[in-house]
Amino acid sequence: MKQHKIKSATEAAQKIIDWGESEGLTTCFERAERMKPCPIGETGACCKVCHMGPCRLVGPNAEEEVTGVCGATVSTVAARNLLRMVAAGTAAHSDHARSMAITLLAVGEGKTSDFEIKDPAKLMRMAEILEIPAPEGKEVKALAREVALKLLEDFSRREGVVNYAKRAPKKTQERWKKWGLLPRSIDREVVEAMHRTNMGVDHDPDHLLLHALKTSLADGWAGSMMSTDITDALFGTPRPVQAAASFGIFKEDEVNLVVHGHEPTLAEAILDVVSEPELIEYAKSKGAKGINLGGMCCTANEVLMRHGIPTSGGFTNQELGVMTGLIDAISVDVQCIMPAIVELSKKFHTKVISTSEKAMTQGAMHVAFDEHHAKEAARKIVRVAIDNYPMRTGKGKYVETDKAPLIAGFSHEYIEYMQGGRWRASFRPLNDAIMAGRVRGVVALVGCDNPRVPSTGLFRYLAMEFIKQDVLILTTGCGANAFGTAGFLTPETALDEAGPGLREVCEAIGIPPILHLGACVDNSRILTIASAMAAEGGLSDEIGGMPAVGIAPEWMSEKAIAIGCYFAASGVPVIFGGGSSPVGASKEVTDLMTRGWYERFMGGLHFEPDPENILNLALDYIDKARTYLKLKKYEPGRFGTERVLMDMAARRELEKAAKPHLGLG
Ligand code: NFS
Repeated sequence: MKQHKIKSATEAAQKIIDWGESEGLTTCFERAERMKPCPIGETGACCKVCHMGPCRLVGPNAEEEVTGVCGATVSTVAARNLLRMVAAGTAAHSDHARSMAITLLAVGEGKTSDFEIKDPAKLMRMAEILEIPAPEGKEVKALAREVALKLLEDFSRREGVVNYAKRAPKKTQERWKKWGLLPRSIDREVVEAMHRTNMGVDHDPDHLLLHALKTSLADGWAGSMMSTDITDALFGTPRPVQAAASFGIFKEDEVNLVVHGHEPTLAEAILDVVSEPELIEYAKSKGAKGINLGGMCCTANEVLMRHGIPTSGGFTNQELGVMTGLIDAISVDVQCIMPAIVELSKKFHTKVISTSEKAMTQGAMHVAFDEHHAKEAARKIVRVAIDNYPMRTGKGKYVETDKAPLIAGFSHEYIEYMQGGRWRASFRPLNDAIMAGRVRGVVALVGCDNPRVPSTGLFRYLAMEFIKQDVLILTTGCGANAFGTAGFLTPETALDEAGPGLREVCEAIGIPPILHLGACVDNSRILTIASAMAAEGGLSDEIGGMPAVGIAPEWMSEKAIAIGCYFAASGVPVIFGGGSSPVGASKEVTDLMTRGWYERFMGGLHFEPDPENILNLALDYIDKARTYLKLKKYEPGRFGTERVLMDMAARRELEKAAKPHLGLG
C-alpha cells in the first residue's frame, strides 16, 4: 500500500487526506506541497505598491545595498508590507464588528424582529463602560440603540480615542499615549495605513511600524472587543457547555448543515429555525430523521460557545468535511473560506451557499442574508440542505468513531465567576496561584491551523508541553478547534497531563487546563482578562510584565498579524510559528519588532519556526516576568501534595456553583 505523508496531526483528518489522495482529489495539503512560497515575498522583500516594479529587493547585502526603483530600502518595504497586513486584518475583524453594531442598532430601533437582547445584563455593563445612563426602568431596546450608536462612532471619529481604550490599565494607556498609539477610530487608522503605504509617502520603518501598532489597537480594543460584547448581549454571554468536535459529529441519517465563516448572526438565525416543526417535518418527508447543525472555523466557535453546537474543526478541515460526503449544505459568509470547496463540492453532493453581499464565490449558490430578514434567509438555507439530503451518493470518507467530547464557553465573566461565585467573583485565586508558583504563567495559544506544517501538530505539541509545566492555556479561533478535535478540552486532560500545580487549580475549580474563549474576535476577552488581573493586584499593574505570552504557532491570515500586533502593543510578547518571518528580509525591522517594542511596550513580535525554540522562548519570557515581579521562583513539581489554594468551604461552594454549568452535577 502507498505510504502517505503525515499532513495533519489529527488522526481523522489524516485518514480523509489519505483517502482523498487515493481518489485523486486535491486539497490545500497537496496544493501547499506543490506551491512553494515565493522566497522574496515570503520575507517581505517584494514591493508592489506601484507599477515601476514589482521590485525584488534581494542579494547578499540587500539590506544595505539594494533599493527599489524609487529608492525604498528593504526595511521600508518590509515595514510597509507588515502595516498593510495589519490594516487588512483590522479591516476584516472590524467590518465584522460593524455588522454586529448595525444588527444591534436594528434591534434597538425595532427594525428587526428576528433578533433580541438575550443578555440585558451585558448590555448594561457595556452602557456603564460607555457612560450611557441606564436608570432602572429604561427600555432595553432604547439602551441597545444608544449603545450601538456610541460604538458606531468608533468607526468614523475624526479626532479623539476609541471608546474601549479606557478599559486597559492606566499604565498601559500611558504607554500608548507616550508613543502616539491611541487609535482615533477604526476606519481612520485603516485609511491612514493605506495612505502611508502608498507609493512615496511614509518611508521610516519605525514610524510605519508604530502605525501598525496603532491600527492593530483599533482592532483589539475597538473592533474585536465591541464585536465580542455585542454578540454576547445579543446572543448570550458564554458559560461552560458540553459539546463534541471532529467529523464524527455528522450524522448519516440526518440532514447535515454546516455553518462556516465568521459573523454569528446567520448561524444564530439558522439555529433558531432548525427546530421549527415544519422544517423538521419537511426533513422527514425527504427520509431524514432530523436536522443536524454543525460548525466550521470561527462561526463554529461562536455557536459552540453559546449553544454547544458541535464543531467539525478549523480552517484546514473545510475541504475534508466536504470529503466525508455527509454535508448536505455548507453556508458561508465572510473570511477564511477556501474557494476550493466549491469545485470540490461538485465531486460530492454538497451545496455551498454564499450569503454575504461582500463575498461571492464563483460556482456557489447565493442566498442573500441581512439582519432585517434573517430567519427568512435561514429557512431558505435549511430547505436547500433538506432538498439535497436525498442526493447523497454514498461517495466519501466517513470517519465513524471520531468525535471528541469537549467543554467550551469560558467568557471573561464566567472565568471571574468560577473564581468566587456570584458575590465574590474575582481574579484573586488565579493571581494567587500564579504568585505562589502553582501556575507558572499563562499562554494564549491562538490563531489559524496551517497545511504547511502537519496541521494542528504545533498546537498539540506546545499545549502538552506547557500544561506539563504548569502553564494555563487560553485558546480561541482555529487553535481552539484544533484542541477540540484533539480531545484536549476536557477536565480529564488536567488529570492526565497537567503538572501538579496546574492540576490542583483545575481540579479545585473544575476546569480544563486549556480554556476555550471563543472565536478570533474573542481574543479581546484575553485583553479584558489581563486588564482585570492587573487591577486585581499582586502581579503587574499593567498588561506588560505579566507572566503571559501569546503564540500563533500555525498562523496564515493577515488577521493573525493584526492580533499579534495588538497583543504586542498591549504588553504581551508574541511568538508566531510556522514558516519564515514576513519581515525576515530586514534585520532592522525584526529588531524593532522584538527588542524595540519590548523596551517601549514590554511586548513584541517574534517569528520562530522551530517548535522547541517557541516553547523555550515563551517559558523564558514567563520566568523573566516572574523575576521582574519578584514572584516565587517556579519549581517544577513543588506543588502536588498540599492543597492550599482555597479552604474546603470555599472550594465546596465553588464546585456547587460550577457543576450544573459543566453538566457534572
Ligand atoms: Ni482567525 Fe477565524 Fe481560523 Fe485563522 Fe481564519 S477562521 S478569525 S483567521 S483560519 S483562526
